[in-house]
Amino acid sequence: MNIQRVTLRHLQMDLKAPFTTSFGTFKTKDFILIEAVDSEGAVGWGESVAFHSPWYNEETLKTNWHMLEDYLLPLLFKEPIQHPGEVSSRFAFIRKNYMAKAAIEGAIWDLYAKMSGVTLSQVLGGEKKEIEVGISIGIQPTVQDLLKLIEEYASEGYRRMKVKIKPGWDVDVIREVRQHFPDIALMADANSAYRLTDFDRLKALDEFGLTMIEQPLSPDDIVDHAKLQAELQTPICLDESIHSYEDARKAIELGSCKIINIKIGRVGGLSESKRIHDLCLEHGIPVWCGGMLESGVGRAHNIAITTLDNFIMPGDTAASSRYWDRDIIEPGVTVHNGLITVPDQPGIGYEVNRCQVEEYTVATKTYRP
Ligand code: OSB
Ligand code: MG
Repeated sequence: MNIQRVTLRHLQMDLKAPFTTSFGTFKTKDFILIEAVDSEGAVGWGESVAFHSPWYNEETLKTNWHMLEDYLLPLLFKEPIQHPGEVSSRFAFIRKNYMAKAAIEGAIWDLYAKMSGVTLSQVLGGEKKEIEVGISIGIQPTVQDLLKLIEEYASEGYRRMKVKIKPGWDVDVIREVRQHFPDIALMADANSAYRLTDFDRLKALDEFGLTMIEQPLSPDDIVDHAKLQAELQTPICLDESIHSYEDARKAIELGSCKIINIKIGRVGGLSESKRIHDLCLEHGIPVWCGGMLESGVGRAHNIAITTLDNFIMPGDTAASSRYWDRDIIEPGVTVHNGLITVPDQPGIGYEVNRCQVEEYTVATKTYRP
């Protein structure tokens, strides 16, 4: 592949409803959409999952734009690429900035799959024709609001409910949810809102039969997670703590978790995601695909990686209509009975609607070798 030009666009999309986590509330989604064009005219799409502000991790839309403009795109333009697997090795000497790296790597994977005439799923080695998904529900104004949403999403067929928690919105809330829905697959995501000193509160969740508790402690702390996991019945799933294959290896070795949430952006791309997937398979650690309130492009990448064997738990890739009035892909991602049918067209398998992209674009710049 000879990359002829890459266009970065800053898109701004209003969420249908605010999404609240332990670290803040999202009303709009600002992100970078990447279009990579080959000398033969083929087009690949990628999406950066870095948010506008450094809440979830240290990356932001601006740091990603800077990394892409000043380091990653120049490296990409330096020489042709035979296979997208080369992209992450070419970027390896640059520390971290995984979301920026993943965004452009994703566009190259899409481009490569399209030029090979196969789906992104196939080129990654995925075999599933449909994937199971759950839904992530933000912190609500009242428990009644939460129960209503769970009722609604359960009736739509979502395979498991993930409830965001934080100190003060945890044990009592989960107890009520359990009382109303004794049989649903239920989990909680703390987004690092607790410390080991909150042990009693976390231990109290054991009685509700959660499929897992996601990232209770600090992003950087796989040691305390290991101490906590040793005392909890509920499996710990790590999200924010896993940035790489090496992090996953160490967390597994220490016993810091029993499940891993793979987010393509958080770990630097599809190649690294696949490596982590394979490592977890070897060690009997189930994985699932997390979400970052993506537009359709990021969603399509998530669907493709989820077709790999060891994605055995439902992910957070909900339908486009759960987030957006109008997504930027055609057709939008739909969920029936908790399942997404994996698209069979080459690459990401969805058409990007350029009119819709235009409507959401607040800044754009094109780069050439
Ligand atoms: O921790 O998985 C998370 C949203 C924003 C930031 C972090 C997370 C989330 C979600 C929503 O849980 C996942 C989604 O629906 O895309
Ligand atoms: Mg999470």
